[in-house]
Amino acid sequence: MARRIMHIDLDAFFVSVEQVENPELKGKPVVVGGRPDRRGVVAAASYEARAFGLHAGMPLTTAGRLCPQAIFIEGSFPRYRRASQEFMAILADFSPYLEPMGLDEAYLDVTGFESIYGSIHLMALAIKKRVKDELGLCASIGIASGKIVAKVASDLSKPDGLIEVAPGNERAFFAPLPVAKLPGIGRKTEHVLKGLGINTIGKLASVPPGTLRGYFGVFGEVLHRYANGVDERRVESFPTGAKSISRETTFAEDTGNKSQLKATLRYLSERVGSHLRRQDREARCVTLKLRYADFTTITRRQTLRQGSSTDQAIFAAGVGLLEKVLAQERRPVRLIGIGVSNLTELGRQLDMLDPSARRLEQLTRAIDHIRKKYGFAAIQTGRTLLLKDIFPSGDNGYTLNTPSLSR
Ligand code: TTP
Ligand code: MG
Repeated sequence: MARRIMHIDLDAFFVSVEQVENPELKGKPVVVGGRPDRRGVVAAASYEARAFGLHAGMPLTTAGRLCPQAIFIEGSFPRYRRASQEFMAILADFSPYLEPMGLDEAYLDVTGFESIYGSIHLMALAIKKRVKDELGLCASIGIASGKIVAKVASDLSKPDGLIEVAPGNERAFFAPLPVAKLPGIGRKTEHVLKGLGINTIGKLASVPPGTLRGYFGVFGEVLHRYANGVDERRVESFPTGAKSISRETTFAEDTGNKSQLKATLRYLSERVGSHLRRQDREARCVTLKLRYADFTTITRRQTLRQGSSTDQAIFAAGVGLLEKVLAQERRPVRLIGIGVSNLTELGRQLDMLDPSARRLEQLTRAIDHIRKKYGFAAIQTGRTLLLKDIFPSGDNGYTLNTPSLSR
């Protein structure tokens, strides 16, 4: 039986929340992100503002120039987080197979649910109605046999839309669309494809996978499957995620060498960060653990000013704690570890409001992507290179002395 996957995404999310709070803003060009004379970018633009060419990521100064009559709002993240939680709670009422993708979007596996609602189409209408009635927000929904087609369908249906792609029609639905509509195709890939005369997803679907592999490596094969509407990825729900994530290792020989301690800490931070991001979560608390030769163990903890999932933020907190300990005590260390706790599911998009944090996030994602394809060792940060001489290295990263930690 073909799966039925829904992709649900709220329209102009941050702006719409502001409009619920202040109905005078309805029907007007509204921008959330800050004043137009400030550094920074548009986080969200109302559809009225988009008519003037405004869009997320555009510098606020440009937005102010293109649409001086727009209403510029700073925004309030706690409100968006609350709205997001209420939105996800509504979705969870409809199916337990819920995978939140960010604050305002989620996948829902609704295979077999037609018997309850009459049809999947009626089920989608019921979801839209509840979101509208209870939150005052518009949800656009795409329905298909897999995630990729469902996502493009919801995107295409906006605003206040609903598109259902019947099983077997995925290819035909994709065929006329420009390649840039396919998630995963950024500006560079689009440029290469255009150079090859491939402008539509339909054209892309007809290129032999071997040819795409030649141009894009492993990603080429993914492109081929996606362009053909084939996407087997499951809807992954994490109802009972762990409360903390940590990695630690024991040195073959006790060490007081600061560079070695920091390099190991950096590596462990990357492993923790990568695990955290796989779960689409972020952490508010970082803990450093040290064990000395005589087995006395200490832990030091720091709360982050803002939740984060980047290796840099985890390492920065960990190394700060390490420096403090080392300033007081220089005993040889037997074991070092780092952990994160106080985990939350959502909120990553908060960082998007700050361009430098967003760039870091994008870089981290790119590194995760490459490591997923080519192994953890495919990319090494400057600091961990030092570990080459200490730990044996494999495709999947350094082999630490505690086997279960080398995952
Ligand atoms: P999106 O769903 O990408 O955008 P949107 O909801 O504003 O508009 P639509 O879905 O109708 O196209 O992102 C959801 C929220 O995430 C958005 O309202 C604000 C925030 N966000 C940022 O802060 N920075 C960004 O660059 C993007 C794309 C979104
Ligand atoms: Mg949205």
